Amino acid sequence: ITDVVTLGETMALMKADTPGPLAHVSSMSLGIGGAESNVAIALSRLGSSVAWIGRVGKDSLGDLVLRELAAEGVQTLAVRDSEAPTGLMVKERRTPDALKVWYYRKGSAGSRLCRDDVPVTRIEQARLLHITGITPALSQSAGDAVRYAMECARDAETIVSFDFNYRSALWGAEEAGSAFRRLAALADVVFAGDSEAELVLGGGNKPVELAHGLCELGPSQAVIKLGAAGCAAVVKGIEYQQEAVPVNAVDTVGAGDAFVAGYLAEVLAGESVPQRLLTAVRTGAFACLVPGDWEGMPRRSELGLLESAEPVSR
Ligand code: KDG
Repeated sequence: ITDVVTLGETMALMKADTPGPLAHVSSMSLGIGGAESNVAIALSRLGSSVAWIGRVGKDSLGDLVLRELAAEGVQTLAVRDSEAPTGLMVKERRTPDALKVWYYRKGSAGSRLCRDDVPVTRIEQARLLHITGITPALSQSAGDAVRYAMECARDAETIVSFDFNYRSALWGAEEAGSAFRRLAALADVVFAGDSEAELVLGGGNKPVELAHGLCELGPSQAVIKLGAAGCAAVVKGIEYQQEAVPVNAVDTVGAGDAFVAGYLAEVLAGESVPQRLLTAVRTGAFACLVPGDWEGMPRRSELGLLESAEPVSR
């Protein structure tokens, strides 16, 4: 039994060690990345018990994914798929400030996730299920698994968290918008960037209006992530705002996941909405400081570090 269950695709991640076109980069670092496992790792570092569900290939990169998650204290309930490889994501640093992500994941093991992979009892026993809008973009069967997992959670009164996480490389705006609308209706807590919320609600709304609009679909908590501008939220009809913690970002990929984990960790801890949002902007800021998707995520004892006046702690 774990506090949190999440499911999705985790890929091997190759990132260029230096800026420039990949054709001229001489070395790459190998790691892992996946929105749901990024959240799982961050939650684990913040003190929650977490299980991740997904498929990886019966290959060395699959070993890497499972080994890294285990090393971070995340329980894995993974299917080793002998018929498809572990997906791959490549990060090109075209200029020191401009990242380009390339996916090699069509037909990957992770995209073959299906309803039979969903551990119903584990979801029923958990306090929270976390889903992202990446998984339904991977395949029909993965979309089916997501929906089934959310329905099981709802029946068992497990809190359902849903982060839109629109990936334009995987599907079109219209298709994503209508899927997000359906899935948001099954969630208790939703997270979206402002442009992601607009896929469902249309343009011309202020962030807090977007949060109200998402709550009208069903959830009692909607949080609009605004990056360097912080966030806006509506919880049980009440509006909240929180500024970001200013940082010099080196890699913002994964910051949204860290933000979500910060918020959810405080939901699980029974904290107030302002405290949830404060932890969320802090964890989001930490993720921006390190070139990996999740490596920079903080432990609880480190949360105040970015606002600390002490350059050295002993
Ligand atoms: O949110 C960060 C993710 O985008 C990254 O870790 C990889 O899951 C991923 C994706 O599909 O882009």
